[in-house]
Amino acid sequence: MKFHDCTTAPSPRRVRIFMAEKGIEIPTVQVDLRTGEQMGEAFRRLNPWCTVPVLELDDGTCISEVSACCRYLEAAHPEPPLMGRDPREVGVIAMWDHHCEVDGIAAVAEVLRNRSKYMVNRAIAGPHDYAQIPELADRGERRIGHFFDLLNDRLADNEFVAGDGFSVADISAMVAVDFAGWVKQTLPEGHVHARRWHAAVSARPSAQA
Ligand SMILES: N[C@@H](CCC(=O)N[C@@H](CS)C(=O)NCC(=O)O)C(=O)O
Repeated sequence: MKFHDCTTAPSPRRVRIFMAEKGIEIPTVQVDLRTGEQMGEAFRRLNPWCTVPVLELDDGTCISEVSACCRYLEAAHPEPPLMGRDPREVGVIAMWDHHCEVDGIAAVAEVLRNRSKYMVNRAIAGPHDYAQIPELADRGERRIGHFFDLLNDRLADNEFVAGDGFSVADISAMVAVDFAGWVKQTLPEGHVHARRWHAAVSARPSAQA
């Protein structure tokens, strides 16, 4: 098996943390996003959507998308469970993970991709070029603020994002908060619950992955 990674990018980091929590080690190949290696023929054969991460299985099957990679790894390595131990937990964790991805990570990407001078015509990751829309960067900034509020409210009564136990939703939320730093958005001082949680999850050894 091979893990197609890019150490500086937030999406593969989510899978690296997931693997570290499970104690899984997979040979890793770096994809150079700065030079556009993800758009080249060789990488497109692995992932026609031209994004990292990708898990390449021994039989040649390629799995892209963070959530799909994590689902595969959870099924192949059930311990410790990061996606729920019973139907209720599975549903609640999936719900929170979805919102951390869409309301958190995608909101940050909306700002970065529609504002950065390095992302002109790359407003959406993937094989097609899309022009930047500056209004989406402004909207994304507001969405990040709402995401921070959501996290703080949720973590006022819960130790972790999906409840009592650390889960994949904490990984997605932590990466979203760290990624927000790229566009100079940080958890406000007054968000004491989210800050308590962020310090705790950042102190786990897996956060270094
Ligand atoms: N929905 C995808 C998003 C992956 C993604 O956006 N990856 C970025 C790195 S964080 C990428 O490969 N970007 C390539 C590009 O911008 O051309 C997933 O969950 O894996």
